[in-house]
Amino acid sequence: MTHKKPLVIVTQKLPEVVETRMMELFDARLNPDDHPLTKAELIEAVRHADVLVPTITDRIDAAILSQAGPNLKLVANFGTGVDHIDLASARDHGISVTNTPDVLTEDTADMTMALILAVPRRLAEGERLLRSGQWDGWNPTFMLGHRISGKRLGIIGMGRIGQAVARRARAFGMAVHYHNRKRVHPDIEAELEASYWESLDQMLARMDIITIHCPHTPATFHLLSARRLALLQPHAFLINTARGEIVDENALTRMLVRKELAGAGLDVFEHEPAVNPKLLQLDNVVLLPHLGSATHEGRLEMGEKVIVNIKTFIDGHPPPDRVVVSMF
Ligand code: 8YV
Repeated sequence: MTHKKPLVIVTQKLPEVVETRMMELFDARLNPDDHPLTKAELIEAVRHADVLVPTITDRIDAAILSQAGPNLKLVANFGTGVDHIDLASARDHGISVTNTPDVLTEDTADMTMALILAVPRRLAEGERLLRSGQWDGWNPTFMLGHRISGKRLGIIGMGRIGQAVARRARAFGMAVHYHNRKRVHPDIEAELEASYWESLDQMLARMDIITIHCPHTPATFHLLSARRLALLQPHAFLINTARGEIVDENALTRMLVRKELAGAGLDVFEHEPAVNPKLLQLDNVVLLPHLGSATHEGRLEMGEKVIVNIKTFIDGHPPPDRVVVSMF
């Protein structure tokens, strides 16, 4: 029996090895010049593809999915977060959705830890000062930051990444606290020596550093609203490597400008790639261009996951990383 290879349309340039393997296995339509797909191109893609491989920068909303052709049965996302895909609409159209969990957990936790260290210890500020030629020598009161060891870290979202951050934080001598929809297994709590807070509000009011690791869903949009941010103590720092939309960026910026908060480390923004211009003026923030999972190894493994998800799906089996399961 001869099978026509499935038409797999990939919206962005992926690592070469991944693209090569995709071309061997599928009728892969790639994006060699890596231009952002226009809405018209995206519609064209969903009309013809058997499988669409989008990334975070593509909005796969209800309007786009309503244009899907009869062949589109799988959206195999290159990334873990699927907040850019209208999952309900995918389900309604009988389209399955997969993602790439696990392989970016350690990298994202590393980047979070880097920010947890960088902001209180004024790493970026110091580097900027040195490069600007303004460093005129060491002195005992020069550029003092805050000690990490012994501080209370409040983790919002104790899933894979939250736990990986907790493990690192323990090694740095921090006290781990967390808020999650559900309390994690007692064995995990014991391993991480983590204290559970059922009330996010109460946890926020008592932490030295808060770090966000929950997904962005309608329920977590502006979870850190102006009201909740105001619960933080003025000496507290906020770290976000999850999604910008979880924090009211304008409210956060206002507080940082007024020094109602000690600082922030942000790898994600509410309207990426736009960043509130007032943040750019502040010395007590470290701003990164969504680098959380940006390692060579991670991108390769994400690509491998996408391929495995597509291949198992095409072969008629349930793909390993199902977010939306539709009958096919
Ligand atoms: C990825 C991410 O770079 O996987 C995620 O959810 O936020 C990022 O680390 C991005 O999603 C790729 O689509």
